[in-house]
Amino acid sequence: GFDYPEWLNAAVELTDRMVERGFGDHTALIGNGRMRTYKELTDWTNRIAHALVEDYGVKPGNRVLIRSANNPAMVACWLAATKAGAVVVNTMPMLRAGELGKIIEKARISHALCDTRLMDELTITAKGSRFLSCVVGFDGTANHDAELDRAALSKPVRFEAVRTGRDDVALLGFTSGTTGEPKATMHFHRDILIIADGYAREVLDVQPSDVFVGSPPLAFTFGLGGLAVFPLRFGASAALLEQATPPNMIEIIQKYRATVCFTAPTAYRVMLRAMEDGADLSSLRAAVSAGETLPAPVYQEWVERTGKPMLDGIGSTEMLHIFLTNRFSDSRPACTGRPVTGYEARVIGPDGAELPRGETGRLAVRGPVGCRYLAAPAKQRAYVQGGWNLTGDSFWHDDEGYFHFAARSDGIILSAGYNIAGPEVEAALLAHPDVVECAVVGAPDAERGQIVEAHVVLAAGVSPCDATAKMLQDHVKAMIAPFKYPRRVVFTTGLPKTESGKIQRFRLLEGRT
Ligand code: 3SK
Repeated sequence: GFDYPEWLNAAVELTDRMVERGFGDHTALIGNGRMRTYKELTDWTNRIAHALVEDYGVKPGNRVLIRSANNPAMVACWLAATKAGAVVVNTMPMLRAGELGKIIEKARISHALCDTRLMDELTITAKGSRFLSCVVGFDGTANHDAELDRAALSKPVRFEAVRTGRDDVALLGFTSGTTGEPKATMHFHRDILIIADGYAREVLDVQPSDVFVGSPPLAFTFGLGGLAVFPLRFGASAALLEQATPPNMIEIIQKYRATVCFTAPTAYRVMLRAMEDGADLSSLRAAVSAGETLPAPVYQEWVERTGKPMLDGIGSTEMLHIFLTNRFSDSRPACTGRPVTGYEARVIGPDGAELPRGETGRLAVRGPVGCRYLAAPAKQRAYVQGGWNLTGDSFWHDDEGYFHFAARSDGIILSAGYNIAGPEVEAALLAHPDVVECAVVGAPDAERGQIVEAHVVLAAGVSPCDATAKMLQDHVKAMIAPFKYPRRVVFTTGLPKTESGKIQRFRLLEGRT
């Protein structure tokens, strides 16, 4: 079990406690051209926490939104707000005003800390918000030249963190769900430590000498765990990239001799090609793949080139981080492995009963971290039944106890590590006057796992040509986060439907695997 004191602040454990434990001079974060030690990070977060409480009126339990790309300032703001007892919502830079507005409303955000380079969309939303009363800019570059930086500069480096309980909510993880309506899952201070003391300790065996790098946004719990919580919990270092493209990751891996990489199969595939051209990834001892299924050829090629397994795993925002995983000494292609110690998993049928081995059904998981939806009792009852978390994934369980992914059960499109809700893309397309009807599906794609494919019925007189497709793609990019846009647009004169008029999206994919 995980035995934490009753009063626990996760941010203190990741900073001040690490200095007490002798890691003060060790590098904690690298990013935007600077390295910061654990002592520097601790002082920085304590100063920001003072400013949040004294200058901006953050009170324990206030919901604080952070808007930033992956950089050390974002981590510092997250830790500082957590020390101040706030409940933090980390968000991605790509979100548009409409998406931010839904989050602000749902989570009743009172304060927002925003990289000044990303202020525009937030300002639009903040104007109409009944909850958000304070928006403060911080400098995501290393210049410390924004309002929050200036406020923090005059503050002391010691901060008496708010006495939070281990079961107090510290973090809200947002997931768009099938409908595109955001759902928030609440996570406690202890949950943040459990993912490190469980998965990261058991599977990765993190050492202070480790250097982490990767692509998932800190706004996804996959990224927050892999690029902040795991390194900081063990005195290791994290190199953060605002633009985590494969070439940028390769550059950082080579420069800092990074040892642990968190990214999706799409990026690993590009890295494998770069290795053919001389990229040196020999420093990596752990390559964690999640966010989309790992194709067996990518796994196999990685093993052949590096002599080490790729650690495919699956987690969810609801469960905070990875709960099924391969291990260094126990990994197989086309297999998601076995539960992280402390977790149990089983494959169930529609009646909730466990299915015989080999049969595909819904994956149910239980363990030390579980799903608690914010203000959504019906969703909570549907997701957690009898202590089991019913994930949106179909799996089968083999005779030796390994779990194998079959499909998403909930219509989410998994593309290059992103979860994209088809209905959200449909809603954006339908907002265009030239679109009469549309259906969005995840089409199989060798590069990205799946791509967003839109089948569109156009209004009379509109030409079904490349220019129209491009115009609709641009329209979607302007309405919702650009990564959700349909990479393929198929024009049609009618969509397949049931007798009662429901669109049969699966028929659009028939014959393709
Ligand atoms: O598998 C995923 O997509 C995931 C989601 C949230 C947190 C961690 C992971 C691996």
